[in-house]
Amino acid sequence: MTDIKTIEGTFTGGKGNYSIVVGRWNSFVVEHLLEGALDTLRRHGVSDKQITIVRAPGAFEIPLVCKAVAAKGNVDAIIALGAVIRGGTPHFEYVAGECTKGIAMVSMEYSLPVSFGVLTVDTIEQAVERSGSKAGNKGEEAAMSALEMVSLLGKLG
Ligand code: INI
Repeated sequence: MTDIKTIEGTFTGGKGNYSIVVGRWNSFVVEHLLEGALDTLRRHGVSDKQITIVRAPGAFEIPLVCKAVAAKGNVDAIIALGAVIRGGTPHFEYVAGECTKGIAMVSMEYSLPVSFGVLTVDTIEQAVERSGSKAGNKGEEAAMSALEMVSLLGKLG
């Protein structure tokens, strides 16, 4: 036992407004991430009225779309979903890097949770594994993180 005060988020209550920013590239994978994120939010009490889906062209554009969503306001967390698959794409590193960096920047600039649900993988097989098969679903993970962060930031005031 300890007397140390601990502050942490919970996953219950279904409070807050959530925007899900979804890249259109590799939609055969990303739509499964979206399904996972929606299912997770709904199972934790978030109603469809609290959710907005915003479509971006690809992972490179996701940060700017997140920034515009954050600037508009009335959102408590953004869930960014996409898939960057190396598989012969010469600018894989650039797209993946800019997306990752940009999402973190929006989160810090707007003091807003922006969950990173963008797969960056070498192969289509790995992308399939991480979008609802043997290695889980990154969309679900990102939604869980968003729920926890909304709750935690609410407690931190
Ligand atoms: N966008 C993705 O979301 N995933 C990818 O794997 C990808 N690859 O491999 O190129 C990708 N490229 C498009 C990029 O995000 C931009 O939409 C495009 O460059 C126009 O700015």
